[in-house]
Amino acid sequence: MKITVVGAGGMGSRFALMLHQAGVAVTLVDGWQANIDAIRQAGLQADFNGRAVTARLPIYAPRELADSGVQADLIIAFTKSNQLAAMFKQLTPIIHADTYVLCLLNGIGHEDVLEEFVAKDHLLLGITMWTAGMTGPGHVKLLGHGEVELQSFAPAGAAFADQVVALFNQAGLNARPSANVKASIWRKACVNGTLNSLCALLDCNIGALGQTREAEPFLREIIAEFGAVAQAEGVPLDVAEVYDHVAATFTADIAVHYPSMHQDLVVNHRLTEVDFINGAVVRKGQAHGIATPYNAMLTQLIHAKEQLIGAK
Ligand code: NAD
Ligand code: AOT
Repeated sequence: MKITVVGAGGMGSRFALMLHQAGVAVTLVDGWQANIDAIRQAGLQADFNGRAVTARLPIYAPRELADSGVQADLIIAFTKSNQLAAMFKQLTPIIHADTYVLCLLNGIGHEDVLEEFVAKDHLLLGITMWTAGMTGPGHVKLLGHGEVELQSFAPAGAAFADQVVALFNQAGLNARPSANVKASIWRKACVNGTLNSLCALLDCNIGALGQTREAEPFLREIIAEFGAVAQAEGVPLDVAEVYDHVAATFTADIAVHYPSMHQDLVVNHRLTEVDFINGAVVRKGQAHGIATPYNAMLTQLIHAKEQLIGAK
């Protein structure tokens, strides 16, 4: 299977590197020129659980795709949510009727964007509990363990989804089929709607957040709002189980992780994905007449901090 990873940031690099190490032909596409230049010059350089690893991978800017000869059986999307539509508009040279697209981005509603570019029976959706961070152009830090859950958006894609799960497992990505990917996505969005926004606002990692007395009531209120809106969307969430799932990160090896929203806003002064996480719950809550004051406040605070920092 030929794979193109679109978005060679932290997560795209992790998946590309682990698949490459398993012998899969992987190509990268990225929109950040400094990153492209660094990977072309010195390869993708990773601190992979404390070991320095370099992978020579082909990488293209979207504008170079038309003449690249790149062929992809599967495109794995790993841009940020706010980059997804603009990036996919530029992928027409490599998306054909038989190309599958897998979206593992955090956040809610990416299928609405991707349906414009790929047929439902060639769209795979999922979530991942792996983490990653960029330390500079062409450099990533990859620590700890994770997992992947995925499912084809329409039943006709199920056999291909099984192939992807098998390939990911050969690469050590710890994948399994999801029986209800919408529920998996909402459950993961609860992880990000609590940890990402709170750690970005409080400037702390997951473990430090978990040490505060406020962590539990914050998590319970935020997750209750996610649960009410998900229910109205036809996705039942067990909010007590989801709380335990999120709170388990406070004492796991992932506790040292600074969530990607912290990396974006605090470290790199970039705009965040909040409108696709807490902001999505607020918008969908409004449509259903459900009040979401915690998520509304978090979205507003993140946007205010983006402005104060001059995030771009
Ligand atoms: P990322 O920000 O590292 O990379 C996304 C894109 O932004 C890439 O194209 C990258 O080249 C570009 N980029 C990165 N830094 C830049 C900079 N300083 N200037 C200009 N462009 C830059 O994104 P990510 O953390 O890999 O996240 C991708 C998706 O995966 C998101 O939806 C995220 O929420 C999700 N996710 C992230 C993690 C994590 O631990 N990072 C874990 C699970 C899911
Ligand atoms: C995370 N982190 O999803 C992953 O940083 O965006 C992120 C992210 C798994 C468990 C806890 C946090």
